Amino acid sequence: MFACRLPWWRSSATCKLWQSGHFLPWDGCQVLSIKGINTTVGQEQQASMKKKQVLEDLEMPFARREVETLFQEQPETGNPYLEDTLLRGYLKTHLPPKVLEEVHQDLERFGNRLLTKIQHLSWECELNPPVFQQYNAWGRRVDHIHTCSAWRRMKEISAEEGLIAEAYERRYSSWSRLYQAVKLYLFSSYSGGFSCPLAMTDGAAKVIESLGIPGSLKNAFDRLTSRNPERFWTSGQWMTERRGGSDVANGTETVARKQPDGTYRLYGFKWFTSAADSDVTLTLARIADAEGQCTQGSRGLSLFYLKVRDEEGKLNSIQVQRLKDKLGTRQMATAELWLQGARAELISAEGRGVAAISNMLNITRIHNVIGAVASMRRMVTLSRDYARKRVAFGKLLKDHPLHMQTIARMEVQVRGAFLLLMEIVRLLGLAETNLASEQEQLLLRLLIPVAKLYTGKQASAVAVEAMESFGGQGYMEDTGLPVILRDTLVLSIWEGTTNILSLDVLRSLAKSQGQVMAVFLSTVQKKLELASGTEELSPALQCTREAIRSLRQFLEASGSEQALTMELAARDFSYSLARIYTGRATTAITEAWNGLGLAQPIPSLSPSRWCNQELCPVAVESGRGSYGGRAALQDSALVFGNSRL
Ligand code: UCC
Repeated sequence: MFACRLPWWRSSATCKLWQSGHFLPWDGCQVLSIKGINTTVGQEQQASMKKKQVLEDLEMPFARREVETLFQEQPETGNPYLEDTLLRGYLKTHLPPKVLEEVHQDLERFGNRLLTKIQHLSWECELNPPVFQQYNAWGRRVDHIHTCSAWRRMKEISAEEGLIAEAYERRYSSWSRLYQAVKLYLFSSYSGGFSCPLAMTDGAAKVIESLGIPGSLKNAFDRLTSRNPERFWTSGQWMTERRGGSDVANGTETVARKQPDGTYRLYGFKWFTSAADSDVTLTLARIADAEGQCTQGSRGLSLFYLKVRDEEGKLNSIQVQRLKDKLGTRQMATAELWLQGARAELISAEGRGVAAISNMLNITRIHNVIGAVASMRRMVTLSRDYARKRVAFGKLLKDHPLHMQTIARMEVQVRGAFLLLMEIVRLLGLAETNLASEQEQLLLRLLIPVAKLYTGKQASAVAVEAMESFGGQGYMEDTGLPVILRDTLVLSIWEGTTNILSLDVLRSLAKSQGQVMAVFLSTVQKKLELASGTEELSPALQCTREAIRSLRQFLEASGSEQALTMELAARDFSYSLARIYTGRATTAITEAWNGLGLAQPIPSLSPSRWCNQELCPVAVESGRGSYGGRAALQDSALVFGNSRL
């Protein structure tokens, strides 16, 4: 049961009643009905006083009886896999039949497990955030991060369900990655924050695999990808230091000193370490030369692997300074850590730390997209269910056209984001099984930051909008809705903020000398040419064609411009790529579905709805003169006043 450090509505008695899946604010005592009003049984005298009070209340003009019998219906979700028609439609149109058959069975079972077992654990994680104990009763420093049993159970479940293993076993060849992503997507909003360590664990496994699984890391790789709960390890990703969260190259001060046995000892301070209870971690540091000097900047950074604790559970020369007091993701311990000679293994070439850890970043960024889509899906599903139950102004919310328009707009956002996610994990699966062409690999490189930055923003907007659709109830802690909102808001911050990811989009263009853009344009163009003559899709196809034309014009015009123009355009440019590619994906799924001659479970309106928004904002803003030196000066003046001009 829940440990109690809780407000009154989360007292242990009320918590017990949560177990049924419904939150009941009265405690579990025997109840007696007095004229239709429930009161607790106590001593005779108390009962008669209560009865007197009740009778007095009934005299009141606004009878309490009325209030106490008027309950609001609780929004609920069913099996998240079975209810998700777009997910099921996607799998049906893309997976080979044999794979689909097996995957379908597992996902249906998993959906039931989420609903009946895992959902309760998730709430327990929220109610029992980690607690940091710095000293024991006898004054000895212990630096112990206590996590709740539900959190530890999530770790076991993650192994049992193969939430990391599935991607590395490759039972279904290139489809394994997509299948893993679908399970993570279903798990995410029921995971009580455990999605975070899973993201980093996946990222660490990816880095180790990309290094060819060296002998020294074989045990770590096996454990990170294990299905055995007793062997399964999770990993951290300690990148952020006080001087730089985004600017890792200049912000990293941690120094690595080589030891006679070839290992290193790390000295430094890590400012944000998510899931600090993890078993192992990857981290960056600067190797000191014989004189103790380090190379500054990106070229001075190398990547290290380390175990957080030894076999006896003693910290690896690490001190926990404190846990972070965060707006959300409170289920998960984020700590400040002092590395005081932590023993570590160098796993990248010297000075290639950022390039090596980017394999991890690209995986965790995909997990971020998964989290964003999952959060939107959960909020909109709950909002939809509430609309079926809640009466206002004499009719159900679902019968109010304006309310339905609001939900429909959110639904379009979720569908678009989901399809973009599927496209990325499909490409990743191809890349990991050596089935991706060079073009597909370039496209993947481009789409990861595009999708991360775009869906992170979408998810925040949708979570706020969906919360409003519950009225004041959405703002109440015990509905669980604020938890989803809080945990969603971080998605545009960690793993690279929107602007940093926009600059990463430019990095991918520069590094490939424009090839990623050429592939992007030709991929969308080709698909548009191949598009069937389906009548209902023609408005969407037309909009996408126009957007592509505008994007080409923008690129041609900006080709000769300075770097400042592209930097100022980076965010709008990335949004344009996200919207155009998603527009293409919405038409493609509809076509695929029609191609199978199946009835329409995916309402055909979504492509045209998606394409109703401005698909190429970078062209619009460029036409308005929003980029370039003059625009930058104007922005500055707007923010700081004319004194800066
Ligand atoms: O927040 C964190 C953990 C939170 C928990 C995660 C859970 C998420 C999922 C939850 C699900 C619900 S950990 C901290 C996260 N921090 C960041 O993301 C850092 C943000 N900053 C950046 O991304 C910057 O752009 C940097 C650090 C990458 C910039 O570094 P540099 O050194 O200034 O960049 P360079 O010099 O341009 O790049 C160095 C090399 C280049 O390769 P070479 O040398 O061969 O040309 C780049 O091409 O690294 C390569 N590179 C990449 N390669 C850089 N970024 C990438 C990339 N994304 N992909 C491929």
